Amino acid sequence: MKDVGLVGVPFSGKSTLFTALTRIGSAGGRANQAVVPVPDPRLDVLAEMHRSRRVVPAQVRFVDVPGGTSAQALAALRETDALCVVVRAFGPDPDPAGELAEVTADLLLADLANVDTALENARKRTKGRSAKEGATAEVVALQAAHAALSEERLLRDADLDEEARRHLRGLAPLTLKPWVVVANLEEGAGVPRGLPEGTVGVSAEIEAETAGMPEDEARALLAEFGVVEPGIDRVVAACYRALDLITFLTTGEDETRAWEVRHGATAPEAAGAIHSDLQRGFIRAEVVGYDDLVAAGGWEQAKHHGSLRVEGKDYVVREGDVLHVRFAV
Ligand SMILES: Nc1nc2c(ncn2[C@@H]2O[C@H](COP(=O)(O)OP(=O)(O)OP(=O)(O)O)[C@@H](O)[C@H]2O)c(=O)[nH]1
Ligand SMILES: [Mg+2]
Repeated sequence: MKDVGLVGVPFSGKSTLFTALTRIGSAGGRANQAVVPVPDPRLDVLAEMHRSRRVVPAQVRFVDVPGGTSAQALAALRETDALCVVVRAFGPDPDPAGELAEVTADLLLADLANVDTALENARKRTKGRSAKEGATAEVVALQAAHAALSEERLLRDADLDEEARRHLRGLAPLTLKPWVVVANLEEGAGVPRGLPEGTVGVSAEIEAETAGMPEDEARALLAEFGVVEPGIDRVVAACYRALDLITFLTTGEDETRAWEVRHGATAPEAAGAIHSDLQRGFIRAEVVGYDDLVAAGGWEQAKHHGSLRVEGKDYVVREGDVLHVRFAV
């Protein structure tokens, strides 16, 4: 499961958004963690089709990090896989774009300080190298990162090759992580201008008030305040998308379930996400795309119609693949 860290200037509404998220999630072991299901309408369709006894969505863990962009907060954020930048668009004199710029500047500075320390250490370690040998790949990567950050470019957007990125990942730079910007809105208001494309609007306070209410009551109350589509689901979906994962599905009478794997994962790796035995003993996978499965009307029908494929060890799993793994241990 991946972690998403909430970041923003004080009073932007991070803790309020966090409370709203707990409406659909559960405590994640610590008070500032919430494990939240990722909305996926495909699951109910498959579950109905195969009369599954239960539905298990993918999950994301949200971490409420207090303390704005203090050193302690940034250290906690480094541990996460993606950031959710919360900016205030409610209350007196809101300046959400200004807040985003402020947070961005702090994250750039933090990365620059980290990169420079690492660069110094790397240079000390390789002091004896001759000029002919040239700089190590690590130093080259750190120098490129330094150059980008000095020009206020996020490492995510910087022109770095795969090797450089690999060297940098050990430092867990904040600006290398994917971000989702969330504008915390006055009830019923839209996302203000000046924020990046893809910014998600939420009225965190009213949604937090519905935390703990039954779903239909929560929706009715939100509708009263002009909130038609709860923002929380959109926040979770946007964060999950930003994590750049692939979701594959399994379905049967027992359960219909969503699983996450990284882009480029092979069928045995996907099988390993389910259970290590399935990866070790992987023989083959029966695969059908979600749309084809729905068009066929079910697993058995897909088999008869020939839309079910048999794939081997080298198959690269695609978004929405429905998998059945054959294995022997
Ligand atoms: N009107 C309105 N008030 C809100 C909204 N969201 C948060 N607030 C209020 O703003 C104040 C700050 O919200 P918090 O969620 O505590 O902010 P925070 O980002 O966690 O702050 P720190 O933890 O101090 O960094 C609280 O009094 C909230 O009730 C909103 O959507 N609308
Ligand atoms: Mg807080």
